[in-house]
Amino acid sequence: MKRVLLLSSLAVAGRAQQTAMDPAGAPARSIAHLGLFFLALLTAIYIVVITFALLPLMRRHRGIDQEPLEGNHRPSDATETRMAKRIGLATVATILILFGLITVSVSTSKATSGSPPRPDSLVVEITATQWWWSVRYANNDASRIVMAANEMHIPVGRPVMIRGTSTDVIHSFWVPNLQGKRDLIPSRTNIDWIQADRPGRYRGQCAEFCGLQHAHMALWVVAEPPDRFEEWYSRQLQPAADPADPVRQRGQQVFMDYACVLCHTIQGTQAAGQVGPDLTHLASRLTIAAGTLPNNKGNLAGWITDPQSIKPGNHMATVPIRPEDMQPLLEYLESLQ
Ligand code: HEC
Ligand SMILES: [Cu+2]
Repeated sequence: MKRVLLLSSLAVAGRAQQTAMDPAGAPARSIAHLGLFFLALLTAIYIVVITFALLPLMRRHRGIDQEPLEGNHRPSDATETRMAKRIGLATVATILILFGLITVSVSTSKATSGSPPRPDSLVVEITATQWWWSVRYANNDASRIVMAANEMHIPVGRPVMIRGTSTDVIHSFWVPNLQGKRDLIPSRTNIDWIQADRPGRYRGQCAEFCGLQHAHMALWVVAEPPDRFEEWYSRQLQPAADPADPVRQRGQQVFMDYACVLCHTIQGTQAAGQVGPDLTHLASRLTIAAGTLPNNKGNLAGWITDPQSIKPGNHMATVPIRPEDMQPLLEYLESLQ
């Protein structure tokens, strides 16, 4: 079951990626280069060390006849001084190399983390909660704030500032193609930036063990050309449209009658709960339950019927829905584009 979940949620992604070895933007690129530099240097050192360790084994033995029968095998004073000098040099070289590695790694992390280099960056507030991500596009103009969950869209070529925090335990925001890990800590805001230079879907996931469903806490970053991004953004700005046909109207009523309304927000309706993900544009997302399932009607039905069997321990209550209410509810949720 678990494996099926993972595979199916990856399948949703098409040409999706989750690897630090194929960076899609500047910060991730510096980190990948740093990794390669470490790998090359340390491989060279490894080869040198192993060579020196193997050399004595390869050397021809002098032959037992030539071994002095008496004496204590002490090397000559000259040999002693030579060896001491070599070991001293090797120690100094090791210390210098370690300092060098610290310097490059600290300077890379200085260059890649913190505020973005350009002032025109987008600001996205990520709030991690057991076990999903709330995504809020900040804006000085309150009418241009967008709320989403478990999926963020970004324009290609523009730095995006991440202001991250947590509501419960320590989580870690990690989209390997775009940036290194950043801890998200309750009552603290950590700042970082990401950038994608090519369109794509980049999978991220929580990288700090945060409880039972830590492994089911993924997030999609969808990088799009600026005009496609603007389109997405203006659709997300809209409140949910009033359902036009009777089935969906019934579905909306079902949502408001059951406990769903207490935990979820659907903008444009009276649903304003804050416990779970904002559902205003649920149908536009790739997955549900933080990357656990592809977003389709069947999975939605499975999730609503029994969220605890799909993600045991998650904070969505199992709400017993009358069978005749399920279909309208699904129709309504599917219409939340
Ligand atoms: C006690 C609060 C609570 C109630 C009641 C509740 N939910 Fe949820 N819901 C949550 C939480 C928390 C999550 C996130 C779970 C996770 O991914 O870990 C969630 C996730 C979801 C998701 C997936 C959203 C996404 O983008 O990943 C859908 C859809 C959903 N709920 C629909 C419903 C419906 C429909 C009802 C009513 C039948 C309902 N919920 C009742 C708390 C609740
Ligand atoms: Cu987490």
